[in-house]
Amino acid sequence: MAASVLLEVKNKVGIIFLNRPEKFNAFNREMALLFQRLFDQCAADDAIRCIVLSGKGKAFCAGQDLAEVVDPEGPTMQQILGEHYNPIIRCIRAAQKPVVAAVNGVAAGAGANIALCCDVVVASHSASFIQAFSKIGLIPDSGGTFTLPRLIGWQKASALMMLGDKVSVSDAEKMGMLYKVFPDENFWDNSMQLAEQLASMPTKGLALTKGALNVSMANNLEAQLALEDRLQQEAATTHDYQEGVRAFIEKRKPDFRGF
Ligand code: LHQ
Repeated sequence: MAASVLLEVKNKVGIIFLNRPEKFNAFNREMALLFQRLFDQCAADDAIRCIVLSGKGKAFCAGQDLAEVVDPEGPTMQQILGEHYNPIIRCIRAAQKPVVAAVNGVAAGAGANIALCCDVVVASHSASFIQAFSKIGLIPDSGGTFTLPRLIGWQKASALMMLGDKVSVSDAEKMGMLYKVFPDENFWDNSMQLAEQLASMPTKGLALTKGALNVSMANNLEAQLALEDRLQQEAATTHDYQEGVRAFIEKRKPDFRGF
């Protein structure tokens, strides 16, 4: 049987595919644990300078596999949050490199919130987003109550979470839920082009930017200015800063190494 999560590495990009297409890539325990293992492998490998998450088949991810939650042998609610989704969100936010969600189809429940916590979210024309939790009596998890109001504002987030409406990709883009929409026929090429662009940039600088963004909505201005000061001192010690400035002065293309 094919693995439920696949990893391919191409041009410094680690591509993680959710691979249960017949279940719309819904997560079961085995898949959530394998995802974490492959993600950690990408995060630890300095040769990988950008990570892409996408889905095989029609869907990006339909969230939790609901057949598993009614299985008496299945994981408990405590395990599902504590061992599956919370670690996934933490590892995406902690990765010292950009993580791109390439949303190829429907993203529902935990699947939507995993996509939305990525550093750059792109989607195909036929993608959609559903905060499906309310329809089964649950609350949005996987960081949704943290991420969504920060992306689209409290009112839209509140309504979407309560109603569980399907949001088309064009509405999602208008609301600020994602960065760019690509036509279906060019979706994968355009997504990979963007990922390869990120993978050839100053990775350490991008990681420091991510660190600043991780706390920017919780900090006040003074705390954020102090943090920027500290992180900028660190960015200034990198090879890629020296290279970027030198390449500009010498009017040539920079050769960034990621450190
Ligand atoms: C699925 C699923 C699925 C299993 C499609 N499970 N098979 C945390 C704590 C603990 C418990 C619960 O969860 C969580 C976090 C969460 O993620 S809660 C939210 C869970 N997800 C949902 O409620 C979404 C359920 N799925 C849907 O609403 C629809 O399937 C969507 C809107 C995603 C797609 O609709 P359609 O395009 O009409 O496709 P479909 O419904 O026909 O689904 C295709 C197949 O995928 C189908 O299988 P079948 O054998 O009948 O062809 C579905 O049963 C299967 N599938 N989602 N979550």
